[in-house]
Amino acid sequence: MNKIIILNGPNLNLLGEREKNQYGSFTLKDVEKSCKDYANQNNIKLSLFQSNVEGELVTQIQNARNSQDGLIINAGGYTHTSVAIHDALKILKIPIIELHISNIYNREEFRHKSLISSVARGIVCGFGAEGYVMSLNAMSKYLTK
Ligand code: CA2
Repeated sequence: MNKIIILNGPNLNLLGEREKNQYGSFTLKDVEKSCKDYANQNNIKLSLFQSNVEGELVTQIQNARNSQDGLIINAGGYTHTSVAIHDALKILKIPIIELHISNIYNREEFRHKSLISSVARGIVCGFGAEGYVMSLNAMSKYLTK
């Protein structure tokens, strides 16, 4: 059974509350439910974590070192700013998928730079909420190949 963790960064706890045109009308609970359903059907041991605090995300990434087979991260705004998250991810030997609900490359220029892409195995970006299950599918296929 593959162990996969999905980390969500700042403000993603507010999904479905505003900016629905950008991020859709689904809530984080909805997203987590579809991920749990997918995990149950596909023999995946899934962990989910969301925080608005950079250091808490760093700690989860460090803990994944010895406890997870794969890590999926939507670092929210920290994607574009956090050297600490980049450094923590770089230490990991397990595969990392960078995930975004929106296509960060057709938005404001400050979103075009990601500090995560260079340490990620792959990127899922621009497919809305569906991107979460797409990432789980990609990770689980990658781990079992
Ligand atoms: O598209 C993504 O998934 C992002 O990682 C979302 C981040 C943004 O800073 C990245 O550039 C792209 C922001 C998440 C904000 O979430 C909200 C949720 C509800 C209402 C407003 C914002």
